[in-house]
Amino acid sequence: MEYKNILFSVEEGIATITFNRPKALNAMNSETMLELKDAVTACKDDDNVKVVILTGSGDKSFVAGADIAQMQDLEPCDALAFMEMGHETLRLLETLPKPSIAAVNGFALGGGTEISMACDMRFVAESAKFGQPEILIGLIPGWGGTQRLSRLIGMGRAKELVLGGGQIDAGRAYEIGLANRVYPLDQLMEETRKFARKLAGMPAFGVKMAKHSINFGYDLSLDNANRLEVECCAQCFSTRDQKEGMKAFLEKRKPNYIGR
Ligand code: CO8
Repeated sequence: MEYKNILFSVEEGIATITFNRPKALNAMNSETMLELKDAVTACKDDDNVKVVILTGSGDKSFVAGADIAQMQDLEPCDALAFMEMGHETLRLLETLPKPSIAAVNGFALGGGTEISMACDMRFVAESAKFGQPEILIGLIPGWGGTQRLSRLIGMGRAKELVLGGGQIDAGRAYEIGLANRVYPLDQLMEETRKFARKLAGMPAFGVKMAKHSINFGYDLSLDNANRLEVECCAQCFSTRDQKEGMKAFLEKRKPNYIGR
């Protein structure tokens, strides 16, 4: 697929997806969502991709939400289709068997916060702003904001943001667990890539199982979730990387992982 609204590159096992509609502060129209879905699928299918970074072009915005100009006159059935496509894409991203990091370089509003929450981690610029301002334009979040936000920061804080429509800065986002790390804007990509390289060097099957266990155990009873963890951990013993990791530890040397 030819991309018009995103940039996509793979380097050193790290795929970078950059939202690139600077005139609209990288707002997501349906074309951009389709491109995102295609890029995420490519990351899933490509064994060379170990980690995915999502960011926005320019120094002002990650994603300023769904494209309001495109949404304005939607019929309910078209709005439903747009929302379903968003959910499908973000679930694909969330359940990608590889880690993803949102490098939030500015506004992450509405759909922008929602996309960042479908990533495993959020590394954010000091200038970043998060929020679910949909209520201010007569909507509610439609790409998982009412669900993922309360899971991440708790119901009371989620309700404050979703019902009140306010924005929070990077410091507050860090305080409430929405942001993992905060950096000056000019260091954001470098620091994000540094951590991505670290993840890319981990035993890939272990990373996949750890993510699977956290993602799919979350909504289970503790007994069932613990059982899931046991099974995921047991599967790691089928890999060459587990043997190598333990052998290297005992031989006091660096492990040489092959991703199997
Ligand atoms: N959609 C379309 N265009 C946008 C958007 C957007 N979400 N955000 C900014 N733009 C455009 C502006 O219209 C403007 O265009 P132009 O230069 O042609 O007038 C340009 O980007 C620059 O924006 P501003 O001049 O407003 O820049 P400021 O620095 O003054 O303000 C803000 C920046 C605060 C980010 C401001 O632009 C803003 O409030 N944007 C809207 C934020 C918002 O409400 N986002 C939520 C949208 S709803 C949503 O995400 C729902 C998701 C899932 C539902 C799907 C349902 C079908």
